[in-house]
Amino acid sequence: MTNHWVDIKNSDLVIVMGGNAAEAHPVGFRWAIEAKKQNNAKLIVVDPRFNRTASVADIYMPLRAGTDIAFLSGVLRYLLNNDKIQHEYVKHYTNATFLVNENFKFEDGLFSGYDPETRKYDRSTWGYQFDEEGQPKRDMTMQDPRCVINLLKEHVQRYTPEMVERITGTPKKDFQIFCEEIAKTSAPDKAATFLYALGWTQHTVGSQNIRTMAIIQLLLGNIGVSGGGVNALRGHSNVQGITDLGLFPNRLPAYLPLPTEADKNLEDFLNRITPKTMMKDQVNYWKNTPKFMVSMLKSFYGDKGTKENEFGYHYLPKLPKGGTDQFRYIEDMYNGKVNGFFCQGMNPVASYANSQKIIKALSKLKYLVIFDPLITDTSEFWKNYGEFNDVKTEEIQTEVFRLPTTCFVEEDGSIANSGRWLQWHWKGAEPPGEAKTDGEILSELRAELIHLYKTEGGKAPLEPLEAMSWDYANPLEPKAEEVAKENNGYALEDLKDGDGNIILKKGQLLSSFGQMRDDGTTSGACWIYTGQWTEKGNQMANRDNSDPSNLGNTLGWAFAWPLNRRILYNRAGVDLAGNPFNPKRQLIKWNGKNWNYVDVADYGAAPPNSPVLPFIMQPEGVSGLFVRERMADGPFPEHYEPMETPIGTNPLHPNVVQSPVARILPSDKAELGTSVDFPYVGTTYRLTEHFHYWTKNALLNVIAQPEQFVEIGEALAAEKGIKQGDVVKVSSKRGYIKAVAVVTKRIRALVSDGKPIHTVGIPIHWGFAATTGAKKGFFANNLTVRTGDANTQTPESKCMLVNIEKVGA
Ligand SMILES: Nc1nc2c(c(=O)[nH]1)N[C@H]1C(S)=C(S)[C@@H](COP(=O)(O)OP(=O)(O)OC[C@H]3O[C@@H](n4cnc5c(=O)[nH]c(N)nc54)[C@H](O)[C@@H]3O)O[C@H]1N2
Ligand SMILES: Nc1nc2c(c(=O)[nH]1)N[C@H]1C(S)=C(S)[C@@H](COP(=O)(O)OP(=O)(O)OC[C@H]3O[C@@H](n4cnc5c(=O)[nH]c(N)nc54)[C@H](O)[C@@H]3O)O[C@H]1N2
Ligand SMILES: [Mo]
Repeated sequence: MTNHWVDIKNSDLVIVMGGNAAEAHPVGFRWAIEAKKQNNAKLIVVDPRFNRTASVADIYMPLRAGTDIAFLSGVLRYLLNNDKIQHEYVKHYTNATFLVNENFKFEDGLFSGYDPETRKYDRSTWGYQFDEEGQPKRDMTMQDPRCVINLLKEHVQRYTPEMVERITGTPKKDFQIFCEEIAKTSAPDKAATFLYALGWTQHTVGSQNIRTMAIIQLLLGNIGVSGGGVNALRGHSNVQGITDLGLFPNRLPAYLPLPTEADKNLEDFLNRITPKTMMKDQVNYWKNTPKFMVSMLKSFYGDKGTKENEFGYHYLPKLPKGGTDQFRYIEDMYNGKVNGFFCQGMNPVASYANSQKIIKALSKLKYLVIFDPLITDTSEFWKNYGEFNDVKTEEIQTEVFRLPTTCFVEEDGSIANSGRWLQWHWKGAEPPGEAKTDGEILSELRAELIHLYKTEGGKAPLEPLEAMSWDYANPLEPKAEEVAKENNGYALEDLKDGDGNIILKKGQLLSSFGQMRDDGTTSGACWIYTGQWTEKGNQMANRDNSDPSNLGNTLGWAFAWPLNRRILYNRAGVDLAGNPFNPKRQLIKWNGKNWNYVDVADYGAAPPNSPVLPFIMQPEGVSGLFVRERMADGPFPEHYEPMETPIGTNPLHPNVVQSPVARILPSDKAELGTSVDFPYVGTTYRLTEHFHYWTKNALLNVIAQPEQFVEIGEALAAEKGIKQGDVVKVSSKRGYIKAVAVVTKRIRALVSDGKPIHTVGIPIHWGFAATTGAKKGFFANNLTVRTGDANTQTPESKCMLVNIEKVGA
């Protein structure tokens, strides 16, 4: 979230689109209700289903799954054509005025630079024009046809209300209401917020769904202000922490990239990844990348990381050519190229797309190690559960080890919520039986691996494993506070300021990432977390909820990264001279020294009217309506159909139907179905009463939602002769599930490209492994396609083609 949970109450218009907050975030959703109560805000829901959020909304409208870009691009067209934008914000705080490279173009569904062989773009034309001094050219009058804003306007002209309805199935009159409501927030003192989650991310165009919304928010001046923002409601309680700490195959902590095999040394790597400031006078925060990276290496390798060995840079694993992701490693496993798999805190046979392929892949392993407090469908994948898991156990040679772990309530530690607040928690109970923390298990594994390599030798080099600093009081049992301090970072030498005064003594904890150095004198594993545990103590344990501004910006409660800032880009909430766009919800104010006020300002000491622009994380200093070369699939968003499309065409450009760069491997492509055999759209989602696949093990949840079901509309039920309570089989090209049919008014057929399109709603929570005697069920992922977003590789779990038939009553 650019903003945070409590701030939602400050919104004038809450839009839930691409998520179902009332169901999946029932506690945080109270702030949307507070916005209605305290602020007279309207709540709009746009979703293929009339879901539990819709049931408390002021306005609901349906749309066909996978068509949000068409809808939102139509909104962009409305705002631009009717001049419903926040002029001052757009002119000064976005790249609307920048002139785009003359060779950039968009034609027939493709941006310039497409290579059909590699299915990738050469993005070199996706940039600006530059003057003789190397500065990007701007036209502050925005008359030049190559201005970003004019190209954007031209790009979205195709998305007329008629085209929006044709693609999305949303009735034109509903769409018009949406446009009018959101346009009201172009007033400088009004803000809309968008709350979204998987309904937007789980698509081949997931990142661009979010980009389209971000462009809307920028045109309306809704970013950096209280009650506005781009607000991803995160999933697992600490998944924000997972991404912050870099648990991706291609990332290091704090969103630094992992080096590739081509990055031969630290210097070249840092040169490649450190963004150059593009405009003079700008503050570009990412220029500090070398300080963040070297401090991280010092934290990883301690004394073993020296200037001579580039601080241990060569110990880091390098990303192989072509990268890696779950599609790649499952494919390798499936092809018998992988010996072992450590599966820590996940249940991939249930959660990854195309479950039957995952089960076959796991069957090829020599060993599988499960770290989990529970039995899971993955730990049981080799057992025959009749139709639910019809495997031949005797043919599966994979040896499965189960290592029981604790779960968070049995540990001290921090959890990062969607609003980037790091909140410390304390152990509530002792773990049962032989359970150990993940940290203990990993530490023991590390020690044992080193021992075995030393005594018996092995293939992988021992040096990187041994070089890792592991200086915990008990190296077999790192404590949460030790790890938290390690992430925060500390001085390795006395640190002096420019005048030679000591600002931090050797061994003291850093209080700001501004203190980090690139010469090996500071350590810190995750720069955005610096400040969480300082010489003043554990900031994550702060529990002062006083709120003098009544905006919910409780700076004394927990620690928000970065630097306890609650609302990102808050400098954009005041004009160049420092006057707030919304005086009632002013977040920052120049006090002669800095801008700190209700929030911690995200902005250096530059006074009002200085040439420094507010988006300090961007080399331009302004936000991007046009994103230059950073997205894999285009600098502007464009509607592409899901990989499995129910209409079989793209009304905008029939020659380029799906995203031309979507991630899909050839073997998975061979398993795509068409609307001839599978005419309906299947979409998967959550229920409040269950949490993924764990709550099969919790009796009360099992009682609350005992049996697997799917939801269909009345028209489809009539067409297929299905009645409420019948058992139906839902199948896709990849597999099938059987479940009880719920016939409902909450899902209706939408007319798209002239055809009625029916949706089959599929809750995800069933499987076969449970200790409660819960009714067994089928994996929703028996049905899904292994294809993903070109930027994030997130699978397209929210739309696939299915068929449905009655198999019993
Ligand atoms: N009770 C409970 N809460 C949970 C979880 C749980 O398992 N149980 N899981 C947690 C996790 S890990 C996550 S990531 C979050 C997920 O949170 P959400 O994303 O809110 O949850 P979902 O139910 O997966 O999907 C949300 C909605 O997206 C809609 N949708 C599907 N396709 C589209 C589309 O193309 N466009 C639009 N506009 N909407 C679409 C669906 O109809 C559904 O209503 O929930 C978290 N909270
Ligand atoms: N079709 C479809 N597929 C989906 C989705 C969808 O909407 N539709 N949603 C996707 C999303 S957003 C997500 S997040 C994934 C979820 O996918 P997974 O993360 O694979 O599923 P979970 O059941 O949440 O598995 C988490 C496991 O961690 C264990 N666990 C809990 N605490 C600890 C701990 O402290 N240590 C360890 N080692 N283990 C612990 C739990 O017991 C549980 O078994 O599913 C994805 N798959
Ligand atoms: Mo998630």
